[in-house]
Amino acid sequence: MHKTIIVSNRLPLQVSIKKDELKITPSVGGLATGMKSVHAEGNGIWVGWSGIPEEDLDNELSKKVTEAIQKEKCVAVPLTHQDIEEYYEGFSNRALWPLFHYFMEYTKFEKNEWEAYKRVNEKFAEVIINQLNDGDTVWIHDYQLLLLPQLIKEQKPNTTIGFFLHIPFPSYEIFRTFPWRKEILSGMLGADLLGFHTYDYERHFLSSVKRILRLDVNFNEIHDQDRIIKVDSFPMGIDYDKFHNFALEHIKSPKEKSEIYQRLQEHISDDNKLILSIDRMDYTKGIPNRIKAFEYFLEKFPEFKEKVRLVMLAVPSRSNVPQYQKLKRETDELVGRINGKFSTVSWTPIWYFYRALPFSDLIDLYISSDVALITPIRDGMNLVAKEYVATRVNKDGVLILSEMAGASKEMNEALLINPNNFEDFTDNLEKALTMPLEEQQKRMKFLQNRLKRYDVSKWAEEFLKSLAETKKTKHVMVAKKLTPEYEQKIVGDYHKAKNRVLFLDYDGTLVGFKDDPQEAKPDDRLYELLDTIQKQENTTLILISGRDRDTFQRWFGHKNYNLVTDHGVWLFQNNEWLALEHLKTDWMQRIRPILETFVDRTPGTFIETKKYSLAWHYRMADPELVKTRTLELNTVLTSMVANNNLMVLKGNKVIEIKSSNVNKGRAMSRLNLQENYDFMMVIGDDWTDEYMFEEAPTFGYTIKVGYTKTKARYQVKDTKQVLQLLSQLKK
Ligand code: GDG
Repeated sequence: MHKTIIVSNRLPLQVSIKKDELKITPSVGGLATGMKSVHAEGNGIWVGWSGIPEEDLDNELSKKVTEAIQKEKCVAVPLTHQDIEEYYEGFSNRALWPLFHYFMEYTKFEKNEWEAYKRVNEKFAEVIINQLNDGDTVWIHDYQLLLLPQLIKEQKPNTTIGFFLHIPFPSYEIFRTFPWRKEILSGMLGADLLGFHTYDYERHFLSSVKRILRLDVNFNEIHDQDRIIKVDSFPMGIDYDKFHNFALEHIKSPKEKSEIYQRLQEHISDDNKLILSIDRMDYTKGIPNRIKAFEYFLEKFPEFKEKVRLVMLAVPSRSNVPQYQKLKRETDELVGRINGKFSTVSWTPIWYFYRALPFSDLIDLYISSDVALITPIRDGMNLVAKEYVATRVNKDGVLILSEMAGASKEMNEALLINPNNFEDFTDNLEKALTMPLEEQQKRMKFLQNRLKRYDVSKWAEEFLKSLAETKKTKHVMVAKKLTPEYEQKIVGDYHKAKNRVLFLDYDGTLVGFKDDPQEAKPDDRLYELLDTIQKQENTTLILISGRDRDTFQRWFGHKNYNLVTDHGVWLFQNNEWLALEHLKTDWMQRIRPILETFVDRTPGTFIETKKYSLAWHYRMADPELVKTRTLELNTVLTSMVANNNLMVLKGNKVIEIKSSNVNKGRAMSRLNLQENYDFMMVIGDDWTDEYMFEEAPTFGYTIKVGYTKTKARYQVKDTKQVLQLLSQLKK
């Protein structure tokens, strides 16, 4: 039976060793809960770091740890102190984390830390590959493991790989500053499905893929040679029932109520309200900003003095990283200053806790607070906001949420604010504190319904369902792939045939694309290959292209091949050019100025003037801009095309305007009619070649270069594979 391997930087358990005594405690975090059923299913396992550096374990202890975590269906990746320092605290938390959260000034690019990041990703790959069987599924989590999908895919191509990023994916303008941006993107593209919390992160990622790797993106699919990679957004939920039921119990049974709850109750009344904030102590969470905004609030609305308290829980995090130490100092100072400024004998405006609290105390904080103030500067999702909502069993309470948190996209009934706009911030805080109960409940009801429906198990289920579907796409593609067996059949039929014909497109089929089309000249090897085929008896070789007659005359005029140029306007046979079509060209002077305005406004594009057509090339232009421009151009051309009997062809990074009654398929059928062939092979790479595939008789072998949708019977990966196939015809 196939299994699912979950992979994250840390295993979902805590290992503690005291006097050689080993204790394993399973974690109860959001991810562990969401993955519970996936992990428990069949022989599923979880791969990650145990939390104990290798140097701290002797042989015997190491064995014990391995066995103990194995019982929890986990497998540890051995990491040293140096690994942790350079890969985790270093590259992950000093380069990726700040950059992905738009804190460029905190971002440090260190070569040795990048090397460590690669090394540790390889260590993860090694452990996973040892556990893998053919057909298994791997689900990788988060920014510490961006290179892992590719490392696995390269060695185990039959593995279905999913990747989920828990933090934002930044806009292209930020991501492009990364020294190893190509490696990071290629690493991620090893996955079959890439998941993000929001559509914005998804589109930022796709934009970087298009601009940096220059790959084709079709809606949410990336085409990378013989693979299609799917990208989608899956907003992570929480274990709603767990939070809700815990809260219900705390409210019902007084025995369960903790000291913190009882103390908090002493300070709550209609006139005394609690505002809660909970975050890891991280500069992305906007803690100093929130304190300053609270100060401004007390100044702007002095009637709330002695009536409201901000209960601020900041959980220690990454305290070895200097920016986090600085943040801690800044927060301490700010809290001290503001409490010093406003406190009275009976009132302290901010209650500040710098520690982690047990789960049960967390629930008490949630159920005791009238307002949750969740105001990160940038946050992938933010689960605290969702947890607060889940615990409000009476549907009262107000959530103030930063627009910069991924959660804001699905929590419209919260009071959404821009945390940098202090007027917006404080006015909404005032609104929350004075909101009528009825309105609170109306908003809370909507929020709860959504969170209950799309909880963390649903999130995991949806992701895995979508991942499983990628296997189907793979099957469709595999069905058309030209396998060695089919290849042998074609070669065999070719050698047996009495009268054979080959229709070969040129650009993208026999040669790869160049930025300047004039540079894609044939080389000696290609001449030699085509010469040999052409000289064989009973063989007609036809190069059929959208290229103009003059170019082909220069490149092939001295050869004996048959040439069809300008998409089927001209035929070169027995050393002379014949017109297959008689076309007008007067429309060119009307269309050309239009195309020129597009060239002016779209850097990196140019016009190629052919005898019977005009081509607008955009291979080197910004793909996002081109998307809008091509739509615009199509609209502009629509009326002109109809009036002038023209057609617009969308080729590979080129739009071509030409007479509507000309195409390669029409040319092919004319030539084909002249003889009785018993073998036919047609190879082409783009949309214009589809006319030939359509026109070919059923016995013909039609082959498409590239793995996009086609009417051809077979598909090959690239020009290299075409040349390989053709070289077998020589024998
Ligand atoms: C990353 C992304 C994304 C907090 N204090 C205590 C405690 N917690 C729990 C909360 C919550 C979790 O920690 C924090 O989750 P967040 O989502 O708010 O933030 P990150 O840790 O930054 O997580 C984030 C998330 O990944 C998931 O994809 O939402 O954007 O940055 O569950 O309840 N738990 C206990 N004691 C505490 O003192 N027991």
